[in-house]
Amino acid sequence: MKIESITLREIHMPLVNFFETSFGRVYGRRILLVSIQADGVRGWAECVAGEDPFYSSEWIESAWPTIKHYLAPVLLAGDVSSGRDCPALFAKVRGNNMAKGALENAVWDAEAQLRQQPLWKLLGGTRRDIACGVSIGIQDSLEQLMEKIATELAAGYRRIKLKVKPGWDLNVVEKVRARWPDILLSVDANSVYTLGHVEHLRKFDAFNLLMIEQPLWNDEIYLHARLQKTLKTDICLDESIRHARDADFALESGACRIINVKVGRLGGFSEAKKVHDVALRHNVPVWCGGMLESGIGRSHNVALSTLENFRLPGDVSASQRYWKEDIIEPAVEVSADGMIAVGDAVGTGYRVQEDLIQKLTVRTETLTAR
Ligand code: OSB
Ligand code: MG
Repeated sequence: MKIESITLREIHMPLVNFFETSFGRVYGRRILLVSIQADGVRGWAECVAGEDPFYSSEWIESAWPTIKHYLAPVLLAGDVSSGRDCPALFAKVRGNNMAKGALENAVWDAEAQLRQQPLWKLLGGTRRDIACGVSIGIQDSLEQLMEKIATELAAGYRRIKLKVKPGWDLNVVEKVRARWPDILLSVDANSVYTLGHVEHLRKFDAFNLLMIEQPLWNDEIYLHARLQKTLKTDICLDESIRHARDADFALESGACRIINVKVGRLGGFSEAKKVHDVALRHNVPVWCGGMLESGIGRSHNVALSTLENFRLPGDVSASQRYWKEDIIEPAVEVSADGMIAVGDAVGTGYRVQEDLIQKLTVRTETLTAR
């Protein structure tokens, strides 16, 4: 395909509910969207870099110039035929996976349209129904949390994940387990604990959790292997897995028994597929993580989740949990039994509402071939 132009946009979207993790609370999102114009189609993608460099060192203000000065020029200069070509083209740039992922996924999105195929089939997916869970942030009170969980279970969600931090962890999980003894329940620490917490972390074993996600440092794998040896509960790594070699090392060293696959963190669909394949080879299940995405990133997460080894419910949930009005049409909807159905429509199967995006845009820049 001949890429004629690449447009970066920042949109602002208030969240329906605030979202709090061990690194803070957000009330809304500043989202970087990328679109590419190629051979008469427009491919869209979302850069999942956050408002702050807290989840990862990347953030919206690093992703924008990285795309503008280093990644977009490569695509505008060359002839790219597939999203698969992008990792090699971007290899000279170290890290910056979220920036790379946005551009690569826009190419996949365009490619699916040009081939007149559903994106999920182009990615190699086989599932027609995606199992959904929810990630519930830290709340102001336990009562508020219990109410939220009850609402999500009533809506059909198949797994509840609680954000935890010291002071909002064992005490909370104990109450939740007492009220719902049989639900699939997990916790996500976002790297807040240290090896000084090993005895504390061992106490999670009492609650029959599906997993404990990213308990230790974001850049650490080996020490998770040490921790996993002392825990009955399966560790799931999120932040620590930057690419397929990390996944291989983590699984060989016993650092985790489950992997959270986030396409942005891994730098695009190509590497996400590789991590999926590595886990499959180790007979370890993966699930699709979320980053409070708008419909564009969400629809890409849905497509990725159709790959066979996405065996556990993901954090891919309905648009309405986040947005009053999503920027895709229809919004992502979840059935009463906690599933998202994928169809045979070309591309993502969701229409991008460009007029709405225009209204939400606070900054835009279009790059063209020179
Ligand atoms: O660690 O999975 C995470 C949101 C922002 C940053 C990191 C994480 C999350 C979530 C939310 O858990 C998942 C979602 O509902 O999109
Ligand atoms: Mg996580």
